[in-house]
Amino acid sequence: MSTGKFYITTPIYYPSDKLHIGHAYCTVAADAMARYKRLCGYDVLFLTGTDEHGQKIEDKAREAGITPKQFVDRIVTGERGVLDLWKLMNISNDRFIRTTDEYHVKAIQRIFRRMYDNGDIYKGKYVGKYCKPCESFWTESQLVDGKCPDCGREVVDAEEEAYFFRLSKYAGRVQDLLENTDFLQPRSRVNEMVNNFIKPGLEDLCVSRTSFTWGIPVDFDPGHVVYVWIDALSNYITALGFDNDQYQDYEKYWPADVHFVGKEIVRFHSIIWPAMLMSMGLPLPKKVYGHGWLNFGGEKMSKSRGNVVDPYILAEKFGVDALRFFMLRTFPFGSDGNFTNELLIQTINTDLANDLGNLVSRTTAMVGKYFGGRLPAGSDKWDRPTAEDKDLTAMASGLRDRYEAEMEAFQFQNALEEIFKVIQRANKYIDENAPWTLAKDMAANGPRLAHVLYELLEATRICGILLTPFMPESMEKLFAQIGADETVRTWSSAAVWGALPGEAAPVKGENLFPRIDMEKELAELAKLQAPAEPDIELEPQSQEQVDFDTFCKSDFRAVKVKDCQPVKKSEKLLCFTLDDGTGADRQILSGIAKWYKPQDLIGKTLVAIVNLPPRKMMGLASNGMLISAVHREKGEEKLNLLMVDDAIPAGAKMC
Ligand code: ME8
Repeated sequence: MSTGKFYITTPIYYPSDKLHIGHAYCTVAADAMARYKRLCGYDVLFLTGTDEHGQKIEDKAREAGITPKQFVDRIVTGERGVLDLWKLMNISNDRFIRTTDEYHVKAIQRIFRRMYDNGDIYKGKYVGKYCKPCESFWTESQLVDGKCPDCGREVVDAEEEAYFFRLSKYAGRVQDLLENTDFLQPRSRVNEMVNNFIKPGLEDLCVSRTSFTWGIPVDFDPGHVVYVWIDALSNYITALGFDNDQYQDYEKYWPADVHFVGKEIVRFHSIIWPAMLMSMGLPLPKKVYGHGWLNFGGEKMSKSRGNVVDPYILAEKFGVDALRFFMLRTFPFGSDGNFTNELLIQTINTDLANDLGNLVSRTTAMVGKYFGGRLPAGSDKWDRPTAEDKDLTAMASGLRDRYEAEMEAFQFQNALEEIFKVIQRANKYIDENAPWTLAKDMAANGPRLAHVLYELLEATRICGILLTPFMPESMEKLFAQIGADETVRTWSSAAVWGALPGEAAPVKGENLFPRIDMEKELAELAKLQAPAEPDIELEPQSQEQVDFDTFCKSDFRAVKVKDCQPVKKSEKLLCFTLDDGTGADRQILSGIAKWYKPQDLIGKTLVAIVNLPPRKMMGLASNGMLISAVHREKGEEKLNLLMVDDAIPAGAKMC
């Protein structure tokens, strides 16, 4: 059995109030990997956590009227927060780090000082665009139309004092690491890093800020907070106890065996992080694997695009294991994948309900029906194996090695494909041997029938072991159904054909993966996943000011509706005859037919502006405008005419 340590990490997540299955993708993959390594006998440390500092969090907390710590606490530990999501997805992390944890904060201050003391961090000037009212520095690319992205006002060129990390010093060593080792995978990501970031010239990195406070203070220069990526990347060692006393595992687990990260943050992990470690004289992680994105509707799933898929909805409907399985079975880990509900349901129906589910339920049902629930002793032996026996046996006994090769290369999709080839072979074996025909003459065919069923149970057992990292709970149930106890669920037994005792006693149980009614579920999902419309949407208030004298020129009056008629050939317009207190009728046209029936308005007291120049609409004159309140509710436009107390006489001035 392979032994040794295995340290695997996911990125630490920004606290987001809308966690989606894109977030879960990396963590589920890392979980499958961690479980696989534990199965192989490794001493695994699987780390995940949250990245809780930075200006964005400070801003969001301010908007919510709470402190940044209250804000992150709510999203990390609150209901349906980060911890809840990992629980839902059955993530088996051994440790969870929050960058606001006291031990991490202290360790970051020490790490910063180490790099300062060895001359790799120095004080300089940060030049950027500054918004005075917001007291914020922005980079050119953060500006919106050249203006402050927060308040839309002009920005000015400005400088602030800041610390810099000598990233440029490590450019050569990092390039060598990327080009000449297997450090960064998939290999296709290497060129992108070297050509886009290193060859154009690596500049020193600004690693402190003074324009906001929600971060880890530089202890020898208060007023500066440590750049959030220095703080975040270091989590991989502080969580082991580096530069702190919280944990004592640094010597044992570092260097990490692999960091799983999304492709957009490969840059930080394959350039900045190795350079930081080089600066501190620490060993480098063995690998960084940059996985692809889960897209939805062709674009990266993300809260800002509003195209997120809620893992709670899917897990509730189809089960967590089916969801975990789907993500890793359907998309190659290194490339992007487009999530669709159809694909999810199709994968569940084909692989899980049809292929695996049917294999288990047919086999266990037949052992019940033909042998009363227990195969006779000796059914594991058959001295005249048929070509089909040999084929199935060979495929299943060699499966573990083929699977292992794929898992070691993080090729989850291929590993699962190997398993499903065996499952499909086993289903074909049922048809080839037609147990129902053999059962017609039990006296003559009983032993052969028992052996056929044994072969099926044995192939299922091996597949079940190798599927455990992907679908831990369902495989527990599967083992119980095929009668495989703990001793024959091990990694070593996955390479041994015949480990299941001949007198196997399977128990037909609940359907492991019920078939899904595609049409019905798609319709329901479409409803559930429709982007939530904000309840009430209001027109933003005008930034443009109007001087008082101009405003006073607008003449608002109370008007009483004497008559109201629809306008011929217009769906929108109503024609009002109004008493405006002058003694002469005033006619106003208003585009409100969608919201009001004319007869309901007769006798009401409304408000009109009466000194607008006359207009013609549909050939009719309109002298003024009725005032309404408008807003959107759940995406729908709403309008309410401003109605005032009927005691107000027609013509009363509003001011
Ligand atoms: O980047 N498909 O945090 P994060 C696949 N705090 N992966 C996705 C995804 C999608 N649609 N959306 C997000 C950060 N991810 C930093 C990391 S590590 C020292 C600091 C992945 O919450 C994303 O690629 O924005 C990243 O790997 C992870 O979720 C966390 O993203």
